[in-house]
Amino acid sequence: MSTNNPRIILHVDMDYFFAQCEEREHPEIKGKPVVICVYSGRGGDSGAVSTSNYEARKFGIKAGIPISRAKKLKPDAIFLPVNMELYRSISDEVMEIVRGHCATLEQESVDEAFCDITGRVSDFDEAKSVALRIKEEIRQKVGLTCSVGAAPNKLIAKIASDFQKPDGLTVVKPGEILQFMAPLKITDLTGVGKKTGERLNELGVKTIGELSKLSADELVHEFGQAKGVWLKQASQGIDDSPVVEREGTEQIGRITTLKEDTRDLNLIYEVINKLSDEVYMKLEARKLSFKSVTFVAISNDFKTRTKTHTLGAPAKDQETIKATARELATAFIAEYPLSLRRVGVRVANLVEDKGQRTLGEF
Ligand code: DGT
Ligand code: CA
Ligand code: CA
Repeated sequence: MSTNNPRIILHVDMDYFFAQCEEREHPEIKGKPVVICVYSGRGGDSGAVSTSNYEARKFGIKAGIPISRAKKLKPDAIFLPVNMELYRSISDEVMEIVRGHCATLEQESVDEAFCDITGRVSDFDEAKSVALRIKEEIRQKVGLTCSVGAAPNKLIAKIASDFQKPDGLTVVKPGEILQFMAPLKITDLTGVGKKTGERLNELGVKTIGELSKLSADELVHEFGQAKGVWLKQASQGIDDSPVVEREGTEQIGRITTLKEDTRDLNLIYEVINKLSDEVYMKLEARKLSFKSVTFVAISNDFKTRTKTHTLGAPAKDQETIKATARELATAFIAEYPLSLRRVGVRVANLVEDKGQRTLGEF
């Protein structure tokens, strides 16, 4: 990678994601400590905290601690079970917005993505404007805050997005890398886990700056060839790993709020047709086929449920999306005696549309 032409990478990470999704679904809990719990299924409060909002974090409630301990720390906090379907559908909304601003998007998890905007912008000032536009669009259309890092590579972009949370934006230009990294803890380097961190602490190394002073030989001796070399490079902010789309993990979805709560299938079909058209346009633009269709239903009790149909072979036409989603909706209404508040249509298991290859590809 030439230093004259640095890459420009953004890393977008949603703030306290699961808890923030719940705040959006239940505005009345906003401002209170909110704790998202993974119940182990062994009854009572056995299980662990998945995440918590910043109000709950003030009381020491954070990811990984037992639910029982969280309840002792703040008995009157709002405790909610994980509702993965809700977070996935909100994640889809977010990822689509981010995708609209970048050439290549690599979704890393449900709440974060890298995007390569090299070529779309000419410098880091423009990159900052793009980051601000992404944040604003997510705020307006999805109603959530996120934190963004902009940097010449993925390693630093990810550290940068975490640097000023929540609702943060941190830009690290090529010339600022060493200064930015030096005071940070070694565990801020993605890839330095507990074990490596402890061993480095034993060697008297606490910050990334201190790590960068160790020689490659010392590090290889301590951690082996691959890890040693990686540590040496990472401590200097060097990372050439590309932003790559992960085929198969991606979904394209659209979701909307109905004019009024309803279980009238004719009204629901109408909305499905409209959403399916929008999904189809996205697929068409990117020349993708899909292998599954999902109907997303959020009922007036705020629960999100889905029904999915997997096709025998990839399809790419509008009518398959509509017809499948309508069938799923019909089955859903028959199964659940509920009125719906929001509905969505989603396609997944996306594959490149081989039928539309251009001559240049042969
Ligand atoms: P942040 O980014 O510090 O504002 O807070 P989160 O909650 O967005 O944290 P992040 O980005 O590490 O994780 C994204 C989501 O993944 C989070 O909302 C819940 C889930 N998650 C994170 N850590 C754990 C965990 O240890 N267990 C489980 N089950 N879920 C987790
Ligand atoms: Ca997050
Ligand atoms: Ca994350």
